[in-house]
Amino acid sequence: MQMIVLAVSLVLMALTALCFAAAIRSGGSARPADRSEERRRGLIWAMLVVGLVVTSVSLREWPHSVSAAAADQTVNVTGGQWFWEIDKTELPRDRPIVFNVHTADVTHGFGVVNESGRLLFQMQAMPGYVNRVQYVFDKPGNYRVICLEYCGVAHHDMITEFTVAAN
Ligand SMILES: [Cu+2]
Repeated sequence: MQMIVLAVSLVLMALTALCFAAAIRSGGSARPADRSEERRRGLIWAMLVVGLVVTSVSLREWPHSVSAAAADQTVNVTGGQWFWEIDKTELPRDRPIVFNVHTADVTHGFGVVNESGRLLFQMQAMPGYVNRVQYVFDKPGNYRVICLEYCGVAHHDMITEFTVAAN
């Protein structure tokens, strides 16, 4: 998905650069002033229309459609020195799950890793706020919650676990 977004961005940047180059080139030509001015206005309007279309189409898909999906499960997580409290330890597979995360003391980093230690997602856990992240686990297994923000001497011990069911 990131490669597609990158490719689309590069193509659109190239098109924008071509429009600017054409506008600059037409400004320096020996044509009558009124025709050059007309062409420049046309290019500006074309760029505005293309920009509005691209913005409205791209903002509809990334990332707002993810947060708009209805969650099947809500998991409440509290971080503190030096623990994670999680109110559900068995979660379903292939269903959107929302993690509501806050802390009892200082800022922590809520990170979820799979069995091979790969970080799947993370966000800040802050006192006075409930931050939300939605995720769909597509593989069953054991997952660990770790802290990604240094929070004191036992920071490395801030680990808890949950499982994702096979079906
Ligand atoms: Cu920590």
